[in-house]
Amino acid sequence: MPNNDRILLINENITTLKVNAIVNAANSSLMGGGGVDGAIHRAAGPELAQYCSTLNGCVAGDAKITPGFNLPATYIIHTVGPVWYNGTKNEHQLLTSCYTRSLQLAAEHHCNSIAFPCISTGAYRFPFEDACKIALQTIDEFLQSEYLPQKVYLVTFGDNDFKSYSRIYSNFFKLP
Ligand code: AR6
Repeated sequence: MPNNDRILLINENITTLKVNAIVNAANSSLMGGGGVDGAIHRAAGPELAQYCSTLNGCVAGDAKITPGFNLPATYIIHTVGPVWYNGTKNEHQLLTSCYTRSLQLAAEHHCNSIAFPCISTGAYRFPFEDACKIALQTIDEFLQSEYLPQKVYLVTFGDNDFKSYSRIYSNFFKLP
């Protein structure tokens, strides 16, 4: 059974979403940075960095969970995507693992809904189309055997990314 009713594509600022968990494209320090990471830390408030400082960082491909603090989301799942080195440093496997580990944490914390940004496709330079295909493949496979999360939002930030992702999504699910 295809999961296109459980995987939804939206073009939004992820910090505004009222979901059980949003995913952060963090770096291994977990102490904040630019891009979506900076936006999440600003919106969640300084308590987030305080909490993150107790977590001992996070390696690429893994994920750690924190409260959402001032965000509408209950939890933030911080995952560290791979930096793109032309595919020579296990980048595909590491990005797959980011999605799987984030979904596992969401399920363990009984999250019904989760929202992902396009991990690694900004500062970390992972080619956009390949990253989207990995996201769809990994999430679809996870949902085949898992009841939670029921709804997975794929969040773009900008009209061009939304248009590209919509095409990749339609091809993936063989939609007209
Ligand atoms: N809501 C949704 N998506 C967003 C938002 C937002 N508010 N802001 C940016 N994006 P990036 P990376 C999208 O660079 O490539 C940080 O400094 C953006 O359009 O945030 O994994 C960390 O600390 C892009 O599609 O993350 C790390 O050092 C996507 O988020 C490093 O960048 C990811 O872009 C991680 O790099």
